[in-house]
Order: sequence, then structure tokens, then C-alpha cells
Amino acid sequence: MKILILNGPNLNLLGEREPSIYGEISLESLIKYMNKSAQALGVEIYHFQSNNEGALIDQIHEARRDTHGIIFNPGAFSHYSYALRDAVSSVNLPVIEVHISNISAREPFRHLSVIAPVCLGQISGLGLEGYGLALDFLVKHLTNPSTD
Ligand code: CA2
Repeated sequence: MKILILNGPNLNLLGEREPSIYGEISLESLIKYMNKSAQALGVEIYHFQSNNEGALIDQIHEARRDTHGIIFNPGAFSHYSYALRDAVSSVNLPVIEVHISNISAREPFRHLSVIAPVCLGQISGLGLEGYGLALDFLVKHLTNPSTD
């Protein structure tokens, strides 16, 4: 089983700025941690981060070939990218949207995700742990969807 961890704009800065909102852990450390979790679950993960909408769309399209699910933090694109929403709905893969911060408790423009309605579900506000929880759920969902 192969799962894509996809991170959108500015998430390359994790751990470097705004630690009170996004924590002190770098993106590299997060992916190391996710690799360990994936190994323990017996699944393969790969990671892609981009600040460009088109590159994220291309990666979602590529994933339809050999990937079973996606853990996606679209960053600020969540709030207005119909192109990313269309990409997610076009590939027919289970996608869990993850937000590190609680988008419902922040500025009004962050309250809406236009991508969430085409995802299997959304985790928001649980910090970086949200990625681990999304992986656990996705593996369970892909292995035995009847237990959802
Ligand atoms: O809470 C999240 O995960 C967000 O997707 C993060 C986005 C934000 O635009 C969304 O509304 C919610 C911003 C990512 C910025 O990441 C940074 C990380 C460290 C330092 C500065 C920015």
C-alpha cells in the first residue's frame, strides 16, 4: 500500500517561523516521523511539497497510477482553489485533508475549505499529530472500509 503525503504552500517553512501556530518541528522531521509510522504499519509513503498550485495538481494526477490514498495539507489553497478541488475529485482516491492549526478558530477567510467536501474527511487543529492520525485512519480505511 502506497500513500502520498502532499503539502502545499509555505509548509516548507515549518519549524522556522510562527512556532506558536505551527509548532517547532521541521517538515523534514515530520516526514522522518511519518516514515517510521508507515514502517510500523507496513505501508509505503512518499512526500511532495510545493508552493505552486500546478505542481500539486500534477502530483495528484500522477498519484492515480500507483498510489492508494493521499494525506493533503493544501495550505492557503484550501480556501479558494477550485482547481485543486477538481484534481482531488477527478482521481477517485481517498484523500484526508489535514490542517495543523484549527482553521475554524482563525480568521474568517480560513473557516471554509473548498477542498474538504471532496475529501474522505478533514483533521484540523491537532497539530502535526493530525498527519499521524490521518495515516492510521487511511490505512484502516483502505484495509477494511467496513470498520469506518
Ligand atoms: O493549519 C494549516 O495547516 C494551514 O493549512 C496552514 C496554512 C494556512 O494558510 C491554512 O489556513 C492552514 C499556512 C501554512 C504556512 O506554514 C508556515 C509554517 C511555518 C512558518 C510559516 C508558515
